[in-house]
Order: sequence, then structure tokens, then C-alpha cells
Amino acid sequence: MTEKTLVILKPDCMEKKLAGTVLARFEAADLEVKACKMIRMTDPVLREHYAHLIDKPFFGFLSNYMKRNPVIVLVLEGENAIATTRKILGPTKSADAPAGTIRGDFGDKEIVTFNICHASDSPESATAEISRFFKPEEVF
Ligand code: IDP
Ligand code: MG
Repeated sequence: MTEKTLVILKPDCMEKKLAGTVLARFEAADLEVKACKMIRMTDPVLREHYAHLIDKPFFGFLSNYMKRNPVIVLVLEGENAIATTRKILGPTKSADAPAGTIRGDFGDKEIVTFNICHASDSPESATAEISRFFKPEEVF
């Protein structure tokens, strides 16, 4: 099934100059860029995007990290794009992520929050997240 998913190259990805490396991994898995923009995250967007974490003690730390530098937001399309993207990314905790995954290779092993890249985790979240960041006419 051809799907679209939302990917965010987080501030640590940009700071480490890994945008090209990370995108190349997705493209090598036959995922295609359908939308792309660079933005700085804001509190209202982060409260929506991370609504499931708003009551966690680390929410403020997460927000500050996500705002500290601009990010690149992408829509990727391909066969089973949502699951494929998550697999290439690896689990949330970079310390638990296998070598060869993006988080395993580049994420911070001590600070869970600094894990390089976001990807939608379900068809429902992909739809909501794509429309959070892109107008319909911005997705090619
Ligand atoms: P995901 O990014 O793998 O989908 P979520 O549970 O949706 O993981 O969490 C969103 C982001 O919040 C993570 O990518 C990470 O940056 C941060 N985060 C998640 N759990 C923790 C934690 O236990 N401590 C600190 N930061 C966390
Ligand atoms: Mg998530």
C-alpha cells in the first residue's frame, strides 16, 4: 500500500549536519520526497504535535530542544511508508536502537530526547501531522 508519512529532521540532526545523510537513508529505501520546508517550531505547534506528552515531566525540555534551531519537515511517500520509515529510524531511545538505524547510529545515547528525527507512528497520526505542517497544495 502506498502511504505518505511525516518526517522531521530535528534540531540535533541539523546541528550535526546530518540532514543529507538521514534523507539519503530514506531515499535508499525507495521513499520519495513529496513535500519539504524549513521552519522553527513554536509552542502552539509543539503542544499539538506532542499532545500525548504534555503532562510528562520532560515536556518543557523536549519543547526547548525542538525550538532551539530550525528543523526540516518532510512528507515521504512509498510502499508501507509509515512502518518502513519507523524501522529505518529505530526505537525512541537511541541507546536501545540497533546499529544501522538512524537513531542507533546518530542519536544521543545518554539524553533520550535528542534522537535526531521524528516519523509518524500510524496512518491516523500521519494524516494529522501532514496537515499540521503542510497545506494540500504544498504536497506534490
Ligand atoms: P517517537 O519520537 O519515537 O515517536 P514519542 O514517544 O512520540 O517517541 O516521543 C516524542 C519525543 O519525545 C521522542 O522522540 C523524544 O525526543 C522525546 N521523548 C520521548 N520519551 C522521552 C523520555 O522518556 N525522556 C525524554 N524525552 C523523551
Ligand atoms: Mg511519536
